[in-house]
Amino acid sequence: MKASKSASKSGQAPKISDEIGAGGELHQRATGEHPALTTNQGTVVADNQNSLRASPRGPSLLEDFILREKITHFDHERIPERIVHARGSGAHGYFELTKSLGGYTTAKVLTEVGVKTPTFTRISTVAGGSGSIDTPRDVRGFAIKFYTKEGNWDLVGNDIPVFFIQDAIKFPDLVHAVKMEPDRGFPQAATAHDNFWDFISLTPESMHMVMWIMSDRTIPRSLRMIEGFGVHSFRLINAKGESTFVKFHWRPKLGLQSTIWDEAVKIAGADPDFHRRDLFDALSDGKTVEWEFAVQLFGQAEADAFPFDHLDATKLIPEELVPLQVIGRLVLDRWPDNFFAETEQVAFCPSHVVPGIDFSNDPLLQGRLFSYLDTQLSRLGSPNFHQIPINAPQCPFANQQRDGHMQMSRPIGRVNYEPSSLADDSPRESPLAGFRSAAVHEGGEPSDTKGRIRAESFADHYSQARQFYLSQTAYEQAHLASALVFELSKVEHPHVREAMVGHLRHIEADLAKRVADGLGMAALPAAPKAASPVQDLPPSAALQIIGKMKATLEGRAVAILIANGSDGAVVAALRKAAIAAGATVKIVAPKIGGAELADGSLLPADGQLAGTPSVMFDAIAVVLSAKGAKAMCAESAAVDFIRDAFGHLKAIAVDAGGSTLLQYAGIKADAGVVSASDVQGFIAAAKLRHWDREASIRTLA
Ligand code: HDE
Repeated sequence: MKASKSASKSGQAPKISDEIGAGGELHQRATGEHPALTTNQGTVVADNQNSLRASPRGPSLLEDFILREKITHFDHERIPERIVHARGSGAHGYFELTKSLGGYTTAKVLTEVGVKTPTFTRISTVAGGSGSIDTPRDVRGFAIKFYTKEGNWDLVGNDIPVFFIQDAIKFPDLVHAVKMEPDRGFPQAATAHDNFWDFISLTPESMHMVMWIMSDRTIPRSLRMIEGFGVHSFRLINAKGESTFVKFHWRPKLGLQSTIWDEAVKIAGADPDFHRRDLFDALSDGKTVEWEFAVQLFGQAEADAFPFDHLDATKLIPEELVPLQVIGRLVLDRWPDNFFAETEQVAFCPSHVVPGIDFSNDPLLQGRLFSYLDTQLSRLGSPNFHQIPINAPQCPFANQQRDGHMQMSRPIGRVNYEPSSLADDSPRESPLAGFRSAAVHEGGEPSDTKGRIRAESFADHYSQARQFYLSQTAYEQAHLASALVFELSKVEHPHVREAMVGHLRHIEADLAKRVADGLGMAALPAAPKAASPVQDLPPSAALQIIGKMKATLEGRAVAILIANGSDGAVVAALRKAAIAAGATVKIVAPKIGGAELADGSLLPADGQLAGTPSVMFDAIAVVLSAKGAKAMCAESAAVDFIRDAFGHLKAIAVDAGGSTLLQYAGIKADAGVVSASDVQGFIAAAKLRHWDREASIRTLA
């Protein structure tokens, strides 16, 4: 072997101590800061590049325990991915209570104001596999593990406050229908296929959820800009044993923000990890991500007066009926050290609650209380999954459960049962501080006999769907109708399309007509019989996205497209103002090395034009010299850059060269297109999407 001074292919420059082997392979040596590489048994490894062979070109030897240990471990690296919610991103953080719920619950996490409870949060898509894209049209899971002083509390919710089905027994059917079709193995991470819409069209209870999933809520701009909901009614129990129903809500500090469909599709190609990278980048930059935590509290008498059944997970409680009370905040501040150890192995279970929090009789929740513990056993392979550091409570815990696969703890003593008299320090019951279920009478009326019965109070499947649709702005209604047209156009069976439009007639006549027109139906199909009359509920602005967007550049990204000859002063002024407004700013140029500005200086780029399309930004500026503009007009990536930004309703700042590109792309400037010299005008325009533009650029249903 000889010492090497040339750069290695790994990108890490070899040191003098590194050596090149007889076959030209690099050997990096354990000197200086680097510890010795060992096997899992601690045996120091001399050569990690070559297996043991009978001769340089002869057979490999079975006695090579180093090769076998390494390959065997590798062969078993994967664990089963989650059946649903397989694709997710997680982060550490804390929950801080700002208002005590002391009158309602004994749970310390909800009564000790100012205490910071450590958390781990995982946000996921539902339908796709773990390697699927981040931006399909899909619900987002929003799961938080609170490591409280009284045990782990898992609040395992979604970014939509209602669900597809009312009873847990339908969940396997729903998931089978939405996942890739079993004979062909596609589509991946998509609801736009026959099986899904066939099942949905035969499940009227899902119509409210259909309104939510066809809205832009399912194509969020960032995981930092979604809401979260516990979905089901839970119970809080106070010191007197009284219980109050509660719904949990998370509201993003950055406001709600979605993409539009064409943009989401293009992001999927440009950056399949768009949301994961966005969260990673924000936390790596030292930013925090924050949600307000709010509750809706109500008693049994109030619940009895609602025009729907709160135990039905296809219904929400409008904020106008039971106002939200903000009681705390969730802050994400640290990306995990290791994706597998933490984000993949974290095991959420809705059954993980602490004293003072209890369940309701929602039949969907009741089924979930069984399912999650069960799934962890096959996913993590052992009843000791609670010992994995990300799952372990951060408070003392002790019981007489013992042994099992991968037992990591070393219980001391001979007593592994209870009651016992042989050990002074074995764990025992705590009647006052321990978990107790709400003391509610479940006997019901004499007519309430045991059976497989769906409550009649669950029969209204359309009223809240109608309320949702009628609560949207005209832009949002058009997006929702267009999403239905898009999805149902992918359905091959005409009777499934017709069945869906039939349901829409109960939701809103105009919606049914728009979708039928979009699908090219000659006549409106018949509506199915509604199990319960449709009520006219008052519209609620809280159900919109646009109403909850914030005019801000906080958490948003701005691109400045430059080429050789661009005016550096204009670029600098735009960059400074956008950063001051809270945005991250990236310089995009034809070459990653940068562009030579008009004054001869070099401005390095953060992104190469072909690999950094405008879909990755919230607003763009195009600053080009006359020569640069000419070059960019001949570059389809540059034309797409400006055309897509316009098509996705984003603000655009242009100088004279930028205007040339704008005209070449066939764009007629509107209020969202401003002069690059009007820096403050650009910042104001960049904070919002320009909805008025949309009618001029695409046909919506
Ligand atoms: Fe889940 N769900 N679910 N779910 N769910 C799982 O648990 C299940 C439901 C939700 O980031 C699984 O560990 C049943 C509603 C989230 O790790 C599984 C029913 C809501 C996550 C499971 C539901 C959710 C899951 C798959 C109907 C919103 C990801 C792997 C009774 C309130 C958590 C796993 C994470 C994951 C079962 C319905 C949210 C199979 C049976 C409603 C956020 O146990």
